[in-house]
Amino acid sequence: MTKQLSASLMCADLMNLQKSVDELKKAGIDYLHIDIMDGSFVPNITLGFDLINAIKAVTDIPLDIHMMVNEPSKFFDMMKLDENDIICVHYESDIHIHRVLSQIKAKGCKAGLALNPQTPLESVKYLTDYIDMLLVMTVSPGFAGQKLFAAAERKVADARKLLDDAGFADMPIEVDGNISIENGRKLSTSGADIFVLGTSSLFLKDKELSQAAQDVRSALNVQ
Ligand code: S6P
Ligand code: MG
Repeated sequence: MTKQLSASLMCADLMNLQKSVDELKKAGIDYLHIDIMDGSFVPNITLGFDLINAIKAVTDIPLDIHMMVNEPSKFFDMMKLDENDIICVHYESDIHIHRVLSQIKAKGCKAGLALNPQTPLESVKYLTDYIDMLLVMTVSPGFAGQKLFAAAERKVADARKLLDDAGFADMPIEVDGNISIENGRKLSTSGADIFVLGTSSLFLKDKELSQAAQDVRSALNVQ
């Protein structure tokens, strides 16, 4: 499967976001990863829906919206999105997550399902028909700059096998959290396809964004 890069905007220079979006476009980044938090599902609050709509209005890079909020469907109407955008919800965020995934499809977007590090893969087993992407969290969600979950590689490999065995060999697995070049390589070998890039590899103090993107691209063999 084609490997893809998703830039985590909460790690960008928030006072110069337009500049970062322009640079990410030039760098050929595949998705803009936008973290939405509610201070309840995770103990933090970052970006919001007005910002999503403002970004959508100025770029054609597809959005990869990672909703770390309880009952995410309450917010779907607030986002102006299209069929290239992904809304990714957490399995743990609504007891009727199957219905929530169907609501994403009804909105005309791609549906992603995210799993916290400790959430068993079993949770995905009966939902594969309703999703376009599986997000395996490689840190506990809520903050940038954390350390990779110890079982991340094993979990991605198990997820790949589960999807392949179920007939979903072309469903991409996304990984989010501490995706350095080294961790990205290992997770790529385990079967990850979409890499969320934050402070570990893309938004670095000592490297230009364009150079950092190029370095990740060649290290992970992204076309
Ligand atoms: C936070 C969020 C992530 C972060 C990303 C940061 O939980 O879901 O998308 O923005 O993990 O990357 P890094 O390299 O600082 O861990
Ligand atoms: Mg995220």
